[in-house]
Amino acid sequence: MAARNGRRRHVDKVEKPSGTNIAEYPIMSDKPVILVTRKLPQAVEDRLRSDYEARLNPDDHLYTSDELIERAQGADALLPCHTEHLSAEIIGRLPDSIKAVANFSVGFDHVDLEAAKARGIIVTNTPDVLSDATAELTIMLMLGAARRASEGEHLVRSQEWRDWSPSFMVGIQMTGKRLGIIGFGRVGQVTAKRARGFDMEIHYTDVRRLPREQEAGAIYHDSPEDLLPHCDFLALHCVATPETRNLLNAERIALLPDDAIVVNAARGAIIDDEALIAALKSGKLAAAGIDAYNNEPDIHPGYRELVNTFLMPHIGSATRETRDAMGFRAIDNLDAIFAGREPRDRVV
Ligand code: 8YV
Repeated sequence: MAARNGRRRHVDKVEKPSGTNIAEYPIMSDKPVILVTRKLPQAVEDRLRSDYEARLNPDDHLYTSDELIERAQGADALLPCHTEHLSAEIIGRLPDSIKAVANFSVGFDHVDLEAAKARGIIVTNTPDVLSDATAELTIMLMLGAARRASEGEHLVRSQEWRDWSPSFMVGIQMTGKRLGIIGFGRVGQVTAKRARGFDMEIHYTDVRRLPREQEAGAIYHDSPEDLLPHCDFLALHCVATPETRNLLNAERIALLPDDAIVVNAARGAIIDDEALIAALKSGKLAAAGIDAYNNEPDIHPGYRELVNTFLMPHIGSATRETRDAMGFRAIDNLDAIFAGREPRDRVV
């Protein structure tokens, strides 16, 4: 069997044709070929290069669908980010050699799981390791929105700051307020823990109530409708699924107390943009802090036009420590898969 494109090719099962002397039968590379779609931290790429035949993306450009399919030829697995939309159509075009998609992300809404499952492709994610970084960013969104950080920063940088008065740039205090969390998983629980440092009273809703020790005093509500009236601040931490699409819509926003603050470091799909922008414009909501949007990076222009939005460019997990940990976690999953073990973070 010749190596494709002159590359040594990993084969996980060498079938010996009858009559062939095993000594003459070519065993190709013992290193699986991994297509890495974006530039990853140096330490992660070093480990990939040493343990795999890594096809890297040194200039970090976004692959077109055709380029992705072309570069995947002969590869054994993909290591993509959420920027690669692995739709059913793309998954259908992947070569048969692809056994796994080891995501560099905890979210997997960019992958059509049914299509992957149908082709027998294993999909993994990187939970746990980004909870601290994302919770930190959530607290920053809350503070930034409540204390009018965008407006203040703009005033100073643009040299438009001329004066000071007791009524200048007055915002909302976070200390002692009620924080409602939709989605009390790993990130939601760390956000709650950090918010307790601000003496906040934690309320949450999730598909089911957590054991008391995990609640750590948080008050459970069995639906968003029941939770929302108790939220001075609302943080979205649920997974983006067809069920949570537009979860925060006009009807639910109306259930929030007037002057509430909404933050989202999860996924844009959870919010109905038109409804949130209307509530920020009308003064129903005091402010919003957002890190994840529909149709990134081409977000709804309404957010940019408002002064009461504090906007970040999807950087929830963007710390040195976390990005290394995400990469290592994705490689741990690949290591398990190619050693014939069950990967720790299998999604399908
Ligand atoms: C990542 C994220 O930076 O992990 C996730 O789901 O949203 C981000 O924190 C991104 O997805 C990397 O692919």
